[in-house]
Amino acid sequence: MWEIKHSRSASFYDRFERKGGNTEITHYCPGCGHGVMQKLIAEAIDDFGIQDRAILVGPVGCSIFMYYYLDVGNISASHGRAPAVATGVKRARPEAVVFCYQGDGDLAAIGGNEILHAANRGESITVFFINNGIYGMTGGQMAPTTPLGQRTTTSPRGRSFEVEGPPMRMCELLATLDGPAYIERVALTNARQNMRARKAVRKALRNQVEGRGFSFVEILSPCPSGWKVPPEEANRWVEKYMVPVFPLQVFRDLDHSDRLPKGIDVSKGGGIPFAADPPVPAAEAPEGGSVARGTIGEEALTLSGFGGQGVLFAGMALAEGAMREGLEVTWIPSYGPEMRGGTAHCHLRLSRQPIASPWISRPTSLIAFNQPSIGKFAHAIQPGGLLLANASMVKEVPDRKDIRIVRIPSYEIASELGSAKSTNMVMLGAYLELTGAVDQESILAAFVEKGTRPGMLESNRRAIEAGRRAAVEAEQA
Ligand SMILES: Cc1ncc(C[n+]2csc(CCOP(=O)(O)OP(=O)(O)O)c2C)c(N)n1
Ligand code: SF4
Repeated sequence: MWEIKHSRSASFYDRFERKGGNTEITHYCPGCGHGVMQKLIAEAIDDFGIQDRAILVGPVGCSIFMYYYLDVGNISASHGRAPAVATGVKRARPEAVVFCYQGDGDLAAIGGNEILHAANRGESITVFFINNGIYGMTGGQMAPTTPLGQRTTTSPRGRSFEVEGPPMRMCELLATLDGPAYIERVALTNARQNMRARKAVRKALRNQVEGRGFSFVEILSPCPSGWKVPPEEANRWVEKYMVPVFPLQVFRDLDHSDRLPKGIDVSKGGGIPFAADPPVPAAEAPEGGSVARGTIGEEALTLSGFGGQGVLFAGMALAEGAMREGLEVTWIPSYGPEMRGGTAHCHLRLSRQPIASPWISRPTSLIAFNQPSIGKFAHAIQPGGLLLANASMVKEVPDRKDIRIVRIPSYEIASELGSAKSTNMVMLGAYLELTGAVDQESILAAFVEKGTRPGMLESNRRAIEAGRRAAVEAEQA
C-alpha cells in the first residue's frame, strides 16, 4: 500500500512568525504565483540537502517577506540590487548556494543594470525572476514587462507602443550576453507547466552546486490582485496574455565551469566543496613591503575636512601602507560635488581579521582637518578613542574626558617646510606616531610603487616626520 503524505518542506519554517497575526499562512493573495514558486524552491533545497548553505538574496516587492517563510540564510537587498549583493556573498562564500528572487519591477526596472552586469560577468549565482507583468506590492503600476494593451494604474488606457514602449523580454536580452550558462522561461499556468517550472528551478540550483555558472529562470506568474481578475482565472490570463509575448523555452544551456570569476575554486566535475568555511589565507608580504610592522589591532578611522585638503589622499596613503603590511583594509570616500571647498571625508578600517562592513558609525579615531568635522563626527568617537585635530583650523574641541585629544598646527608646520599642501601628510605623521598603526616606510614604499617623483617623496617624508615630532611635543605639553 502506498501512503501519500502531504507535508511542508523542511526548508520552510514551522510557523511563519511575523507581526500581524496568522502564523500558519503566507501573506500572499489567493492565486498568487509567489507561493507556488517558493514551494518549488524549498523542495529543491530539501532534495539537494543544501539548506545549511543556501542563501536567499531577497527583493523589494510582494515577496519581501519571503524570509519569514524560507528557513535558509537570507539578506534583504535594496530595491533591484539583489544580483550585486549576491555577487559579493558568493565571492566571499564560494561554498554557499546563493540565489536571488526578484519581481519584474525589482529586476527589470530599478535593477535592470544590476542583472545585466551580474549576468555578463557570469557570476556563479542563481536568479529566479518572477514576472507577473506588474508592480504587485505598490498597487498595480506598469512594469517593464507589462504586455501591450494591459491596463494598470499608470497605463489606465492600456500600455501602448507609442507612449510606454513595448514590453521588455529579459531572457532574450540576457541571451545576447556570453556570461550566462543557463537561461530558461517557464510559466505557472497549469499542472504540466508547473512541473516544467519545478524542473527549471532544480536545474538552476543544481548548476550552481555543480559550478556550471550563472543561471537565470524567468517564471511567468499570476497576480490576480494586480490584474484585477479572479484567482481562478489568473492562470488562464498568463496563458492568454503573457505566453504569446514571452515564449516559453530554453534560451541557453551551457557548462561554464572553466570560466567562473576568479577566486572560486571549482574542480571540474567535482562540484563546489561542501566545506563549512573556506580557509583564510595567511598574509603574505608584497614585494618590497613587510608583514604587520604596525601595532594596530582594530582601527575604525574617520578623516574629515574640506575638499582640497588632501583628506581622502591621506586616508588612501594609510590604506596602501596598511595593505603592504598584510592588514585587512577598507576605505570609503564621501565627498560633495565641488572639486574644491566642499566637504570631504573617508572611513578607513584596518584590521587583522576579515572586515564585515566598511561603514563606520563609531570611529575609534577621528582626524579632523577643519571645525565642521568636529561638529559632525567628534561626538561619535568611541570612549578611549583619539581625536587628532588640525589646530590651524580647529579652534574648539569638544569637552570630552573619555577620549584622547591631540591638537597639531599642521598648516603652519607644513608651510614652514615649504609646502602648505603637505598639511595632510603632517596630520598623517602625527596619527602614525600616536597610534603606531602602520610603519611610515610602508606608506612611503607605496608612494614609490605608484611612481611618486623623488622630490615629492622626500617632501612627504619630511612632512610625515614633522607631524610625528609635533605629536610627541603635543603629548608632552
Ligand atoms: C528605491 C525604491 N523605489 C521604489 C520603491 C517602491 N516599490 C516597492 S515594491 C516596488 C515594485 C514591486 O514590483 P515587482 O518587483 O514586480 O514585485 P511584485 O510586488 O509584483 O512581486 C516598488 C516600485 C521602493 N520600495 N524603493
Ligand atoms: S499583489 Fe499580486 S504578486 Fe502581490 S501577493 Fe497579491 S497576487 Fe501576489
